[in-house]
Amino acid sequence: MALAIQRVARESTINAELLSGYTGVRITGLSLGSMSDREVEEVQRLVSEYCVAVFPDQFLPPDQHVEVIARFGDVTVTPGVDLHPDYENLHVVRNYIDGDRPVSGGFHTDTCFVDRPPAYTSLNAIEIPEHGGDTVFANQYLAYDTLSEVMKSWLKGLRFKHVVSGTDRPEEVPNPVWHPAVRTNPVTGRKALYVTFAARCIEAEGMTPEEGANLIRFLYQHSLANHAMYRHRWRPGDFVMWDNRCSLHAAVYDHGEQPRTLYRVMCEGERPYED
Ligand SMILES: O=C(O)CCC(=O)C(=O)O
Repeated sequence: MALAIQRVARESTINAELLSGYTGVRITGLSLGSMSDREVEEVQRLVSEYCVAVFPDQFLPPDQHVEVIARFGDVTVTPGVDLHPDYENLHVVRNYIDGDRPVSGGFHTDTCFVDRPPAYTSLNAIEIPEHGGDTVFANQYLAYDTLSEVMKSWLKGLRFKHVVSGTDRPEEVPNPVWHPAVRTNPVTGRKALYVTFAARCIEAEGMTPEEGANLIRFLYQHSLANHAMYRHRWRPGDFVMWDNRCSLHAAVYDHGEQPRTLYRVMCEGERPYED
């Protein structure tokens, strides 16, 4: 039986159903291209509370995709990464270059190596494989909540150094930046672990390189607990939006030679903080 989120259903025509025990929500009864301000607020709250939302049957053209995300904040892009030739705010996500090389490095939070990383990222399914090519999300509120009180107190006030990796032109990216190990989500007020893979999160402030690397490795592993995940199987017309402040995500490169194209649009968030 689907777990309907009743209070949302009461307030508007939006229907929301949980997609796993803790992570992911499917939102129906809504046309993304014509949301009221109140619906924008509800969507924002749902995405930030459940980390990721799936909107089936949207089939948004690219310019409308950008307009939808602009309702949630200033549209931003990943510096040093090529954009769609016809839409300046739209990245084209293709998981293979020249047919065989995977692009992304595993679970990550988007563009953490800038001062104000994106709050929300969205993907619009353009061309999806018949089998495989899912996207997996990991809930970082749960990652934080399931740490011991001792570890939480160690992390309080600690900052990690984030650097660029995986862009076409790293020299265009001002970095490094220091972000808190734990960040507060301004929409929910909840704390989430804020780590990413080792090539981007490289140092803990005030710790020796060995201490920092071991701590970051432990936290990253901890952040990927199965019970905190939602795995999305793409269908035509799917629009998926997540909150980078409380989730990690990764594409699963198991679709072989089948083409897979998604359009990605993001909006800027605040400078990460912990309170
Ligand atoms: O292709 C995907 O499913 C995920 C894309 C991704 O990792 C990103 O947009 O940062």
